[in-house]
Amino acid sequence: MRPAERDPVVGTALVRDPSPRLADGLVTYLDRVPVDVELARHQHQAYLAALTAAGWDLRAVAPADDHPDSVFVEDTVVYCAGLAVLARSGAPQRRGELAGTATAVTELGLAVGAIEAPGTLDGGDVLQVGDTVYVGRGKRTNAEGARQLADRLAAYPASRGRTVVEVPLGSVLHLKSAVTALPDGTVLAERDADLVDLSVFPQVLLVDEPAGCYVVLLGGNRVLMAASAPRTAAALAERGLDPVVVDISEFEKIEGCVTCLSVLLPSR
Ligand code: CIR
Repeated sequence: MRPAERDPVVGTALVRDPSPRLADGLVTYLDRVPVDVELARHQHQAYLAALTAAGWDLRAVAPADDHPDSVFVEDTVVYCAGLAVLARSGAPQRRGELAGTATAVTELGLAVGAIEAPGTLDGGDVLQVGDTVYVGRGKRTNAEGARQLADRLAAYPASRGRTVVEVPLGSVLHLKSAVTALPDGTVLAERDADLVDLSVFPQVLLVDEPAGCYVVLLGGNRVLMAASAPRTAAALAERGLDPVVVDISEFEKIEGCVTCLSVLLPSR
């Protein structure tokens, strides 16, 4: 891509190449269906290109090919204001994904903390909206994990002062599989899905597609979205946002979404 087509750098995005074993990724709420790993690789490249075009410098975490779900790098770490808190998945099979992320965040010079046993936490359960950190408590994240995250944030000067709000989860893998936030803090949630208690969020926009609940904030008005939520993309465009749409069908088959394929570390 020519430099002229790129926005100025807005930060670094941690990403990780899909494992050749991607098709064996965990499924909890979906029936297992075949995953086309070659197509997934192409979709992943397009996802990376969308990040790059929006000004994100890519930082590749070393592949963890023995771990089918390792492409979902978001689950391995929570980033907040210069601090990286390494997660500890409630799915023991995923804990071997951590080492590569630990190396990457250390090499980037971030302050590093970690969730320790008996705490469990997946990065996909952590939604940051302004100074509020919502932590979904469900199959992957327990109360001790949420408590440790609050402690780690409070112990680091730049991330101190956050309010941690626990959100019990219904039948959904991660908090951010049910809700994410728009640039103005409005939380997107699926109408009538009843996956989380929406009363904890000050402002909610109900959408009609499950995949419409997840967006990645690329900077400015740009929101990265899945192609499986075309009506939500149109609705967000109506609100003055700029949806950047990527097809992630192969990742969705194993309960992945746009959020879990990267960890964004904004420059400021
Ligand atoms: C898992 O069950 O862990 C993976 N198959 C999907 C993880 C998706 N991660 C996310 O939503 N943050």
